[in-house]
Amino acid sequence: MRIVFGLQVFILILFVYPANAQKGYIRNNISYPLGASVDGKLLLNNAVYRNLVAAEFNSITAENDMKMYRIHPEENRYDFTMGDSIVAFAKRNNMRVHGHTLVWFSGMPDWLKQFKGSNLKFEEQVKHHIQTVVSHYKGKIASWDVVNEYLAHESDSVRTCILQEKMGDDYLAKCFQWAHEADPDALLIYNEYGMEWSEKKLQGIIRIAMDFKKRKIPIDGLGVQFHLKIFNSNDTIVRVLRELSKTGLKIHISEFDMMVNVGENRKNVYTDSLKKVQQEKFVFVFNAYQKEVPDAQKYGITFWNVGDKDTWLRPTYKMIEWPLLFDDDYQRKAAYYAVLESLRSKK
Ligand code: 9MR
Repeated sequence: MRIVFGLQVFILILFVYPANAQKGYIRNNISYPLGASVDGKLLLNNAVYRNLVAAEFNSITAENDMKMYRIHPEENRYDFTMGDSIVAFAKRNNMRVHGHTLVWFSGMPDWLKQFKGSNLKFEEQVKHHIQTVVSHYKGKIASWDVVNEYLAHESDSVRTCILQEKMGDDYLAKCFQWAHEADPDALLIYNEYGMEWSEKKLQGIIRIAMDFKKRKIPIDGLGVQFHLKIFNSNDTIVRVLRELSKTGLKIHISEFDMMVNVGENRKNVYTDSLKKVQQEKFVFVFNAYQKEVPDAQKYGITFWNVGDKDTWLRPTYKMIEWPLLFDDDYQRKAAYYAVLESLRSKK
């Protein structure tokens, strides 16, 4: 009798414990992938970082290692070393890879910025770049940010940049077509920032999406970067997700983080009250994504790197920031648990 009872308890522990342990991760409480952008070198050299990424996320993006200036540093030389290493890591850990980014005005190598040939030759270079990179990762990378930040700041018109000067305003459509030719199975995404600040920009993105559909330009999704600040309006966050979803395209929150050290709060101190506001807004964004984006259109939520220590905001703005769910020691912050609890309570 006692043995049978012991066996029952054992079996119960065997099944219930792992199931509960699984629920202790955000990724296991959502129906869409949870992603992070990663630094290839950190992934190779830091085991704590590596293990954390493997445990917490099921989608990854290279923060910089697949950008044109890294992957195509000279006209006749591609360097896939770091990109390949990220893809291999993802494969070992059953993760999706989202490619970032084929074309970006700000991510171009010097040789192309200083290109002396004709406009047609410039265009051929861009086409060659896109098709070489997409072909290299065919079947390994599920989706690409084909063009990043096509529209001008807080505007609905095309950004003036070397790509637009040499290839014309419609360079966006050309890039999508070239990427599609190289891998018809890869999902193609147009990634943008700032629609949470600018209604004009939001409308510009929607106009492009609808125009592409009409012209049968192969586009599958929209990337909403969401580099938020704690005082971004919740109503606007909802509106952005709702309006973009109406295009029918997949919606990827693609570069999520949240600045706290801003405006009148800029005191370089991460106070309890700031932590609380930040944590509530993280919860809000997860809930808004769940509610506003139809399931079939949820491409995922991707954080822009993993722990506060490695955020781009610190070197870029030369100040301390704490914009992520993990702290400087790669430990879960209270915000992580707040999101987790909120997701679990809604199940
Ligand atoms: O986080 C990235 C930072 O490490 C790089 O120095 C920078 C320039 O390549 O790009 C940052 O990532 C950007 C992303 O690629 C596109 N959207 C804005 C991001 C923050 O600048």
